[in-house]
Amino acid sequence: MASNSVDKKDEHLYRMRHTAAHVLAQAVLEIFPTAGLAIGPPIEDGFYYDFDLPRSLTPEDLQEIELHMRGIVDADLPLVYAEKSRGEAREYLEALHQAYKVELVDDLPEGETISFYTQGTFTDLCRGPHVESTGRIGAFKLDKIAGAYWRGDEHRPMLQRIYGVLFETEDELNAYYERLEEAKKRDHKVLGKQLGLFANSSIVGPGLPLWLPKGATIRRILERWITDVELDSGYQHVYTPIMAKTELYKQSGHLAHYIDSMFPIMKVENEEFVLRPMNCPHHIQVFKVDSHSYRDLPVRIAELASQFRFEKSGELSGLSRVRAMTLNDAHIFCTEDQVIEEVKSCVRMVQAAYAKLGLTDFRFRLSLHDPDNKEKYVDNPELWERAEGELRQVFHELDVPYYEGVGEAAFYGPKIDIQLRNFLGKEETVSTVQVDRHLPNQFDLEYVGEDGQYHRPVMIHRGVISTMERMVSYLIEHYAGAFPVWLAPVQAIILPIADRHHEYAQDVAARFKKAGLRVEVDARNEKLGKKIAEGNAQKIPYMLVVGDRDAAAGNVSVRKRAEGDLGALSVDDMIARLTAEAQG
Ligand code: TSB
Ligand code: ZN
Repeated sequence: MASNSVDKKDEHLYRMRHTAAHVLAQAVLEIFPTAGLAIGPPIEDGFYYDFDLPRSLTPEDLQEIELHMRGIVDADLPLVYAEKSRGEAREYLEALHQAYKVELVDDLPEGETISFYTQGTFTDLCRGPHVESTGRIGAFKLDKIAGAYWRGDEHRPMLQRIYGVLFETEDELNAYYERLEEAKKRDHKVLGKQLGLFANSSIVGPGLPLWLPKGATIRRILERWITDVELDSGYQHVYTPIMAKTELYKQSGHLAHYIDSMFPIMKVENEEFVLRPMNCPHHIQVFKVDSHSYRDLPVRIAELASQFRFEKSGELSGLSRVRAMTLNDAHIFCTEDQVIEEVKSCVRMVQAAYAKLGLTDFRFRLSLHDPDNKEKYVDNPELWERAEGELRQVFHELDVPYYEGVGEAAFYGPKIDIQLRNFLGKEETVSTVQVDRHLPNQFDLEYVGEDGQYHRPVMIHRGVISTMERMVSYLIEHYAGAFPVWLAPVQAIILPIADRHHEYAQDVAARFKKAGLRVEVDARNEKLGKKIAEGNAQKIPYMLVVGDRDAAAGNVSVRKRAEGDLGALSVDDMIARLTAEAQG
């Protein structure tokens, strides 16, 4: 259903998509009169409908169904609303042999209005809303067929789902397909392979990517940069083990609330261990090594920390959703009075990092708990109210717009999540800042206050650039693999024209490397045209061609990515230029 937050345009689009689903069902019934109808909702970008059909659909069927749909659109049939009693509704649907619909009626709660919409000869059980007539459903295309279990239950019949894409205008529909094409070209899984950034090995396992040298270079640059930012901002970096005794995660509450995302417990020498799904309990133990006074706080403990989550195999994707990941993690232990300021500086750190990374298409989400879900969230209403209020205050003071997501909090506290949008408009949580008073309780954390008494610190969890995996997947798609000079694994490639230029090429490369730049020489015995084409395909920022004249003058002939030929520059000038660009 369209919620109150959906604006007028979206609601209109929602109605169009909803009506299109009915038009689809009518068209399918015209072709397959015995088709069983299941459900057919509007969705992002379009609509779908699930059918029980006498045979599997082919692409040709899809074309024919679409043709029938266009006929129904041309007929411009009005949609007529009617209510029926439960008995009438059942009887009506049974007469039509629509068993799935009968089941839907039976499941409607007592007292609920049971409504139908009719267009021409077709009637469907439906709550609405719709556009006035079938002629007003905008520009659409049937997209694909997929299998879907009735009610998502693998023990129930497998149905055929037909997806359609729908927008208000042809132009918007075309723009959608163009975006899709662009997104395919930018897909980090495709580019990751093409550019030699990462790989998967079936014998290593799903969700366990291997970082190849070039991908590892990008990761190392990010890790060094963010570590320096943190050291400059008063964080202390540590190393802690990737596993611990189960006890640690029992005490933290992960076993009670997070077990579904953890790998199973290992038993050795009568002790139980787990691969850590988070690093917080380890950092808590680091905090507990010393006793603390209010004067030490905030204590900010950071680590590029590897952690392991059991993600379902069907949900894994390239680098963006993996099972082994390294998080740019930190836990800040502070006094009650310091919470707001610390959270604010974490958010500012995220903003500064995104500015450096060139990421602009993101929004802030206040991720709240769901008070009805006692399994997922610790049951302490006071804790939630307080921390959620603090995060609202942070947004207010920073004057940052945000939206709310109920049921998106961590089990121990609410979060400020930074949602990045990819080319298809799909959002993912990347950075996060979280306020937690649960773990400090679980581990009896304390510090000595100004009054000489023991007090409990508050914990702030934060990941500024998230996991290396998710951030790099995002950057690959954002830059379509054409990384800015400071991130590019190879900043320039030197292309000798003939064998006799190899020595000069190596000399030039050595000078660049000495200046701290990442260069390679393409010393293969290939035509220059081919080397340039491959340099372009590898999206290397600069290609430096060297021939007789360059060697004689101590120059390189510069080709810049996307811009082409820039003419000859002295080696020193080119080193200066690249060094300046590499500052980011
Ligand atoms: C910030 N304990 C906190 C930490 O201190 C924590 O783990 N938070 S988290 O659960 O939200 O994870 C942090 C970030 O890791 C997420 O915002 C998300 O961007 C990233 N992440 C989570 N799961 C995966 C995954 N399966 N693959 C890649 N990245 C992931
Ligand atoms: Zn944490």
